[in-house]
Amino acid sequence: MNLSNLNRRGFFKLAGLGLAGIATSSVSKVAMAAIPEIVSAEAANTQTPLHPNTGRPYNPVVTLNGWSLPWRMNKGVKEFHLVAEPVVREIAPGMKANLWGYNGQSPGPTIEVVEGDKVRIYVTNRLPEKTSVHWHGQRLPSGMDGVSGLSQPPIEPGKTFMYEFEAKRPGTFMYHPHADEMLQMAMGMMGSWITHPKNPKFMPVDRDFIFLLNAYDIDPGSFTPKVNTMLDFNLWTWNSRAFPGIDPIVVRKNDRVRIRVGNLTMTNHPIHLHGHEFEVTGTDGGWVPESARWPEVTTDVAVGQMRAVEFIANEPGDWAFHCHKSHHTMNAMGHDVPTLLGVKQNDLMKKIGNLVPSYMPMGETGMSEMTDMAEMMDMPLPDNTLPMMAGKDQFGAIEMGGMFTTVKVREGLAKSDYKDPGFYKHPKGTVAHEVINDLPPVSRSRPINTEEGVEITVRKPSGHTGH
Ligand SMILES: [Cu+2]
Repeated sequence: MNLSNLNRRGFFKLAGLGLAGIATSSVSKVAMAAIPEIVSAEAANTQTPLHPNTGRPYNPVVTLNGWSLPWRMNKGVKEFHLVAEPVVREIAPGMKANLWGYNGQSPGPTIEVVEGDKVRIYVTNRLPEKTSVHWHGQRLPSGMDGVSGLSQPPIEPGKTFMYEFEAKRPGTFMYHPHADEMLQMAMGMMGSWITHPKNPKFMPVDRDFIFLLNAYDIDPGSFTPKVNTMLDFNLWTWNSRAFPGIDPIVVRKNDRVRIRVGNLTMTNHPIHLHGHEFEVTGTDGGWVPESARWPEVTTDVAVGQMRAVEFIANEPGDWAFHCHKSHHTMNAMGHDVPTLLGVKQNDLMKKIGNLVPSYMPMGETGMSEMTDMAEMMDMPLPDNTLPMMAGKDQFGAIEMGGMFTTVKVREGLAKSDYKDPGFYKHPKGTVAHEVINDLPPVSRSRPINTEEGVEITVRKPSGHTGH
């Protein structure tokens, strides 16, 4: 988690002076004076938390591979400026995508406010088509809900709209367009919103992370998502990043950690943490009372839902944290590969390779073979394409892609240190290892009830009621 080109606080101050990442909008200078500056982010890496220096106090969140939007106070109103625009987002090193987003990135910046804040959000449309912003989950006047045609006229290209409401309910929210919604969300238009509790001591945690689940359909070698895909997406991402492009979640040993996840894909994602149990402490509707929580290691996040999970990070190590649908931890290259398990390919591959230079079959012993082979033969991937499975750690290939990262639990980190601490140093004798020994003989257990003459009645299913 490196600080990108600009330090967050420096960025904030500079933004106020109109120096950093500011683009000029098409409105006149006079109108500009009334509208807050546009702050834009260039990099796709995790920024350190944005501590409030105006307004009421709160404990800021860390947006995974993202950032929080600076604001200005204007006569007691917290003012933000979102710009809907085409952006280039790095999905992981080696692949960039032409997406639509807000303020230079997709997802857009996280908006953080405090329960009871009066909030004003200017939204400028720099897309080639109309848009709107829906503030998913919020209590607000019906006319501020952002459903184009229903609650407001659409924001035409080049126009700026103003949304204004009180952040009434604390919790985790999202924002996304409600105009040409399928296309605009398939292009990456979304962002996170946190309304912090009025009392900063309410449900305190040491580290608080947030990200959105999103998905794209981008053919290997191309840059732009196919926007009419309904279910068959091939890039499964967290905040528009795919492993190994997703930053690790770095925490101190014994920290109470909260991770907030929102789902704006078109399918559910069972989110799974290794080495610890967590509780779901928050949903779309607010905080879950303690008496209603139970321990889990996987929680399913359905479409349009938000979940906050919390755990005590008391097991040092590098722990996998991922979606448990195995094709969601795999990148685009793997999706159209025929199954060749057990098929002797010999020199077939070479022959096909002569005809189709980018041909890459699945190996006869499994998919790993493919990764090894590609590496050995120095086989080039099409440009701008992520390998199906990637990531290397101290013991070799991790063979993951998509919705996967690690929670790195370490002793002795500084309070504000979110940097990747590198490989975990396992204590002696705590790593699984090969044993060299003669294998014992096989003894098969005998099934009970094997006497002859026992008749078994099998009732076969009929009809489709079992579906
Ligand atoms: Cu998933």
